[in-house]
Amino acid sequence: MTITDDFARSHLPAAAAMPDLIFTLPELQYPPRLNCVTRLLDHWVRAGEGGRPCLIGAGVEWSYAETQAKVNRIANVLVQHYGITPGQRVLLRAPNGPMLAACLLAVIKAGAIAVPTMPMLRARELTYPMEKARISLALCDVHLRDELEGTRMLSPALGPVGYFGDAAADGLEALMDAASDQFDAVDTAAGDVCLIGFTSGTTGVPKGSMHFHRDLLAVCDAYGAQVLRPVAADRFIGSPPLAFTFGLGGLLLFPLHVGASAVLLERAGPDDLLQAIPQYGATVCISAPTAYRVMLGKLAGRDFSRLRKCVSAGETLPKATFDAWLGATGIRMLDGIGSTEMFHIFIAAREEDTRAGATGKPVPGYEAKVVDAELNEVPDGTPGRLAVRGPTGCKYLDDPRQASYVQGGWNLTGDTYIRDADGYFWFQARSDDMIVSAGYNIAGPEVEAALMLHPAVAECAVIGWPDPARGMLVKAFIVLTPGHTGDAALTTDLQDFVKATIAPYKYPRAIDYVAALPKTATGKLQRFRLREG
Ligand code: 3UK
Repeated sequence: MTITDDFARSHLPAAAAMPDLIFTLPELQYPPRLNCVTRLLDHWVRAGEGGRPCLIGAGVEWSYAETQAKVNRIANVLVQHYGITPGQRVLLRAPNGPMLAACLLAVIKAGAIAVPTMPMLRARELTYPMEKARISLALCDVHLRDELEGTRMLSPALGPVGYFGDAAADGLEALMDAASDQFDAVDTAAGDVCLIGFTSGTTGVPKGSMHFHRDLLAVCDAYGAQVLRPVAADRFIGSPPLAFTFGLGGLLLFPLHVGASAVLLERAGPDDLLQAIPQYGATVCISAPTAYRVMLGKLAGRDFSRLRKCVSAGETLPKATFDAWLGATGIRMLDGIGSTEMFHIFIAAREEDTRAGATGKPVPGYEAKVVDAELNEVPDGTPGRLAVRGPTGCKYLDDPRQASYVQGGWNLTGDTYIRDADGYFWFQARSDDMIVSAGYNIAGPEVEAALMLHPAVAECAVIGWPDPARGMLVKAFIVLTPGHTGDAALTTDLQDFVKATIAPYKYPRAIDYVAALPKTATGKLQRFRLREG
């Protein structure tokens, strides 16, 4: 069986625009043909480990054998009921949970391409990935039905949707019951696309990052095996959505790669984690600095004794948080920088090598350097642009922005870093206008576009404002249309309006009313002047 739908392959970047891919470790030498689900799931059942716990959710615990049976049933439904062919894209929409994980694995096992989406995205935000990835089939939690059905008017190509999470006669579970629990993984190439992850770009237009079967194993063999080093007895837990490659790697691929188990929580805010870590006896926690900071203040009386590893990524981990967590739990947190384009973490440090406040050193299998505008390496101690390469790399779906992320074969993440004389990398700032708030990337222009739809808003600018709890918070500067007053009632009204227009977490937590916005002579907004306060 080969890929019959050529869309993803034919929309890969041209050879000259591809990043260098290097496979320096013995573990990274993959055979030319592989389906990553064979290694992550079938492998354990074949090895006689099918009875081990695999996916855990509220009131649910599936062994590896049970997970495999669910995945096989879903794969059969996809092929026989929905008629999907290898290479076709399938949109996935659900909060974290065993069913979402099973759907994702089933899509990939069937040789198709998973396009997971953040559950909080609204109908209008779903349209772009749907059109860009040419989605015709979706699997979706029935509780998110309204927003998905709301996209049909804008994206008429959307065909059937398999809804799960209720007992409907035409629901996914009913179709699964009628399907076989046997399914042989489709024989894909190591370099076939199996996943597309969408991010919000700095311009507000999302970018689709394509990843190969091989990439999903490479992050396990690189960061997983070299830095995190989990064991089969581990029980993973954490906050990032599986639709974010941070969550997909940390909460699904890493545990399955070593035969461990994953606790997938629908709600995984700091307060949920505080309760769930002791409840499930979690040993590895995957989250963002903000969440660890919130948890720090509430650890008293909690039994975190089984917890042994804490991964922090998404934004920089301040030294103060590292030190306080070490004091409170005895655990040296693992900071690591990753990106949707690189799939997962490429600079980090093992516990014994951590340096509070530094991100770490290149993960074995990756190379990193700090360069100037001309891509020349700058001396240690000098800030510059972070450039990385390794077994994974940026492969945008049909996007001219490939040329800004990949230059001279290196991936330029858009971050400013300093390397010290010992080879440690220290994060300075994002080089662009992206607002990173509580671990989420929020594009200011997208929030501006939403605000501009409100009749009271004449003009606006949205920037990141330093905030001790969230890293950055979304702050809007607004020029009102005549007849409106910038009072508390209007602020609440505007905030609610944004929440109803785009994903609620992007709403401006602070709003200032101003008479005019700073602009250049050519009329361009000067965001840096607003940031200066
Ligand atoms: C920033 C960090 C300082 C940095 C991600 C781990 O965050 C992830 O992916 P995104 O595409 O954002 C990437 C950008 O976020 N960043 C991430 N981690 C750190 N800055 N210290 C850190 N430890 O600007 C980077 O370019 O949303 C993280 C694994 C997978 C991921 N996708």
